[in-house]
Amino acid sequence: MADERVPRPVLHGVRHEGGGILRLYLDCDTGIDDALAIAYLLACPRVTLAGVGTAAGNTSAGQAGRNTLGLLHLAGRPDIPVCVGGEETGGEETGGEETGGEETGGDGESRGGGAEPVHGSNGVGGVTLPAGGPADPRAPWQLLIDLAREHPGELHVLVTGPATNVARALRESPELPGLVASVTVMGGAVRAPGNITPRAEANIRNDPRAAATVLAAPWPVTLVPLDVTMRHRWTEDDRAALRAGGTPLHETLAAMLPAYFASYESRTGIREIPLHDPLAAAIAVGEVTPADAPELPLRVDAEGGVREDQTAASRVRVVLALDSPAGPVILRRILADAESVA
Ligand SMILES: [Ca+2]
Repeated sequence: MADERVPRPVLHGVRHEGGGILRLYLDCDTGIDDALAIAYLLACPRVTLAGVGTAAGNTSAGQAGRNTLGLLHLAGRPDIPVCVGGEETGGEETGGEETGGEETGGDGESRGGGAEPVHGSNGVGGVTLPAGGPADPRAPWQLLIDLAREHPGELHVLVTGPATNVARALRESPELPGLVASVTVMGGAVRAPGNITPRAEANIRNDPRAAATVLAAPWPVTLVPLDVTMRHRWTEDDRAALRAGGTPLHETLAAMLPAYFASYESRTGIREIPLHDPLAAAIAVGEVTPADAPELPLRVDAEGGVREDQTAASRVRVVLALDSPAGPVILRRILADAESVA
């Protein structure tokens, strides 16, 4: 990686000063909470969802693509390009790069460890979505590169699945960090327990090398780990409010959630669901404010654990706490879709 790096266009943290439009590329593995994140982003009046790429994680990349296209159809936004990634683990995609991470096993282990009980066999709680439009034929990493080149310094990247596609984009386009305004990654368990192993969270576990690459690249990264996402939740009352929202999208999202509630209740004994991906979205667009977000030297280990390591080459902003509950903010925003909330 060259020492002469393009200056970063913005520092950590997204501001809505001046009311400008925030242009965003989403890479996801849709997924129930990815679906909530998509609905949230579509409802943000100052956010332009410029494109979506899918990776294998909660479900296959292909199924995640179909889920995304169906959601966009329900939302009346078939204009947003959706590109479907490969089904590989991505273990070959970061070879030779300085990742700041350790060697991973590259054992080709299938993804979605533990995902099916959480997200259902089709990723969205068994709910049948409409077919939606065709996928964009480009690879997701090409879409990301194209958008970054079309809008240099203005594109924000949000990753709510394994970082496979974004790591590939970095390999294909080494100038990418200089073109992207910010990167927000939902993933990891820094000081809190993991959700796949005692230390590993699913997104990182599903492609540790890609995560290491993305966290170490010379762009401003904000990590939104389980440390904070497990603490911002919805109850059945929130689901009822969502269902009463009255649009086909609201009703469909609400129909996905019983499977999610059941999964978390079986593990935690509490009928509440954490808002992993929509919380990362709300942080990415600056609607909720981190109260504790230190810049930490992080290392991704071969098993997908993310740990603090003073010898790590790069530092990542890690959101550990917010200044207020995010659940009501996310719910109000999704429900306000038709109300033009400024
Ligand atoms: Ca996800």
